[in-house]
Amino acid sequence: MSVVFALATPPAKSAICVFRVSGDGCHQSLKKLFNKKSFSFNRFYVEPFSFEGRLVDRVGLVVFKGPKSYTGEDSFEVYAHGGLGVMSGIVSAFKGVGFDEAVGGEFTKRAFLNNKITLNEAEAVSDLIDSTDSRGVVLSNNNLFGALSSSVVSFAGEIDSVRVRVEAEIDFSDEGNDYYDESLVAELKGLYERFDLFVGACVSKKNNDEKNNIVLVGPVNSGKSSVFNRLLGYERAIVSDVPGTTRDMIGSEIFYEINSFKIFDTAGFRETPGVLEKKGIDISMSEINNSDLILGVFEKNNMESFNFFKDLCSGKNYICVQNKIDLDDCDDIVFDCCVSAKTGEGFGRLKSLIEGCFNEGVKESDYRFLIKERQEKLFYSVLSSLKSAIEGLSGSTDVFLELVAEDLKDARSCLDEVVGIKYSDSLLGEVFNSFCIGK
Ligand SMILES: Nc1nc2c(ncn2[C@@H]2O[C@H](COP(=O)(O)OP(=O)(O)OP(=O)(O)O)[C@@H](O)[C@H]2O)c(=O)[nH]1
Ligand SMILES: [Mg+2]
Repeated sequence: MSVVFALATPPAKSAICVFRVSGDGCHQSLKKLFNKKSFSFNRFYVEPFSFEGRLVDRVGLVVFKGPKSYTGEDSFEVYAHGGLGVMSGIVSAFKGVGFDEAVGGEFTKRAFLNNKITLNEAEAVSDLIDSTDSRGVVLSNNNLFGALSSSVVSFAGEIDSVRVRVEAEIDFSDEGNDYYDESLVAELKGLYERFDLFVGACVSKKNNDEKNNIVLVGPVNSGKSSVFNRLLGYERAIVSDVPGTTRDMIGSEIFYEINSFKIFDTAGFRETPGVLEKKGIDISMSEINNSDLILGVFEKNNMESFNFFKDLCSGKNYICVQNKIDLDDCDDIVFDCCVSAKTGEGFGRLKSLIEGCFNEGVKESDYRFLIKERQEKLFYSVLSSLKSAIEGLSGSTDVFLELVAEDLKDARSCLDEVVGIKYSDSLLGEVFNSFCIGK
């Protein structure tokens, strides 16, 4: 494979930047970039990096010998000052010695093709990078560092051993050997149940990502944008005393200790005598339906909106917040939490109420593995093939047994696809195209 390089850190001014280079033959080019004849592997050097007589930077360098490298190929990494001029100097030098620019995910794809990792582990690399909280990290790591692959391989082995018995029954039953009996059915049922439990311990990336959406709703001018800014810790939304200031939904992310949330500020609904403004209600409804937690923000005298809000949110996860307690007394009988976005009073309690809402939902221990939708679909196909095999075994004639063997083969083949023993080029494209450059 050709020698490729990529900037593994963001292309922006920073303390340091890291470049990766991989491909057989890349070590030969080191002498064109460094004034040194040879390098030991896995050692950290600090050396001047120059190209065509021009010094680019004094950089850190580690040289890896394949297969003991991330990609399994000969490779090296350069740690330079994170200036844009330095980065472009290094890029020119790499191009000058004939290296190609890597595409997104190319290093991990090479690691997969060189049998350093399985396909599901490669997918877990991007999940780990996308993780914004400790739960995502733990679940991705269980997949990335082999626990999921070894479960899959062990299930595949069990399916094979059942299939061997079924095929032996088909091939040799008329010679008097009995390979099929009740114990085979029991074995298959046990396997199905254990696989079902295993699938239950997996959460798909889609479901995991869709958690933790918080939306702020309430009447105009109640201080939603001020509460939003206070929760974020900076002035993200415009605040003013003109009712109706926020027109469009504004979103941002917040991190509290181990959790992260997506939080949205919305346009307030208007209280006109007796009725709440129709358009505001429509907007709030769709936002409410799309969120995992609704924060209703009110002033003490917003009782009509408050009652309306409670009806709107019935059956959903919500917190009623009284804002502006620097102006009014706190009514902690009616409201779950009292705050002042102006002074910051009450925000400690509001944050712990928010965290409590999510921690009550899915506990870290409920799931062990974060998986992609692709893997989830394959796992469900395995379950359905195993189920069909169990049903087929009750027939026990050769015709039925052949179908059972076929079902078991299908189940096994899906597991092969999970770890990437079987794959198509288009699948590799789908898996790796979503990766960042340099990974
Ligand atoms: N005294 C006091 N004033 C506040 C507090 N929170 C917000 N305000 C003021 O209330 C007014 C409205 O605040 P916003 O945050 O813009 O309210 P909003 O609910 O986002 O308003 P709309 O976007 O118009 O629906 C502004 O003048 C804020 O300075 C608070 O806790 N105490
Ligand atoms: Mg606002």
